[in-house]
Amino acid sequence: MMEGNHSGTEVNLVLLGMTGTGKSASGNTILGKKEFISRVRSNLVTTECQEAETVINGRHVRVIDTPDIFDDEMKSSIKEHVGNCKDLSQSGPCVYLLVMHVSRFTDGERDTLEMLETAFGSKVREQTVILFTRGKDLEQGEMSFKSFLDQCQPDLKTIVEKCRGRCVVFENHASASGSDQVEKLMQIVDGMLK
Ligand SMILES: Nc1nc2c(ncn2[C@@H]2O[C@H](COP(=O)(O)OP(=O)(O)OP(=O)(O)O)[C@@H](O)[C@H]2O)c(=O)[nH]1
Ligand SMILES: [Mg+2]
Repeated sequence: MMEGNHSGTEVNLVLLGMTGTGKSASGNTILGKKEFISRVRSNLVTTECQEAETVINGRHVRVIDTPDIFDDEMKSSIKEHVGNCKDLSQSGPCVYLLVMHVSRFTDGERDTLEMLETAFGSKVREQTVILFTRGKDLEQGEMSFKSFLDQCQPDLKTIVEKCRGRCVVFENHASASGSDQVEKLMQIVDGMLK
C-alpha cells in the first residue's frame, strides 16, 4: 500500500483475456514501461497474477496482469487466480479490461463475459472496458475503429453492447507509447468512476 490517501483518485485496472491477446503488452503500454513479460509463444507466457503501479493525470493506477484464467491448464486453479487478483486490488475500485485481438475473435471468446461474471460476480459487465490490441492491423486494412465495430461479427457486437460500447484500441509498440491511446482509456475509466 502506498502512503497517503488515494480515495477517489485511485483505480485498479485488471487485464483479462485469452493467452496471446496482448494483456501484458497492454499493461506495459498503460504503465509506460516494461514491467510485465510479453512475448510470442505458443503456450501461456504469464502464469501468475502480477501488479505494477503508476500515476496517470493525478490518478493512482494499479495495473494487474493475469494469466489466461480460462485456459484448460489454468482452470484447475482459477479460484486461486481470481482470489489473488482480488487480493491485489483490495483498495480502490476495479475496472476490468477485457483484452482481445482486433483481427481475431475466436469461438472461445464468445462466452468470456459470462465466464468473467461467474468468476468475478454479476456486475462485471458494468465495470468492463474492451481493449482491442493490434490497432495497426486496422490501419493496414484501411478500416476505422468505428467501422470495425459496426461490421464485426454478431457475437462480438453483443459483447460490446453488453459493455455499453466501452472500448478502445491499442497498438502496443514501443513507438506507440507517446500516442493518445492511454489517454482515451483513462477518459472512459474516469467516466465510469464518477
Ligand atoms: N503488433 C502488435 N503485437 C502485439 C500487440 N499486443 C501484443 N502484441 C504481441 O503479441 C504477443 C503476445 O503478447 P502478450 O502481451 O505476451 O500476451 P498475453 O495476453 O499477456 O499472453 P499470456 O501471458 O500468455 O496470457 C507478443 O509478441 C506481443 O508483442 C499489438 O498491439 N501489436
Ligand atoms: Mg501475459
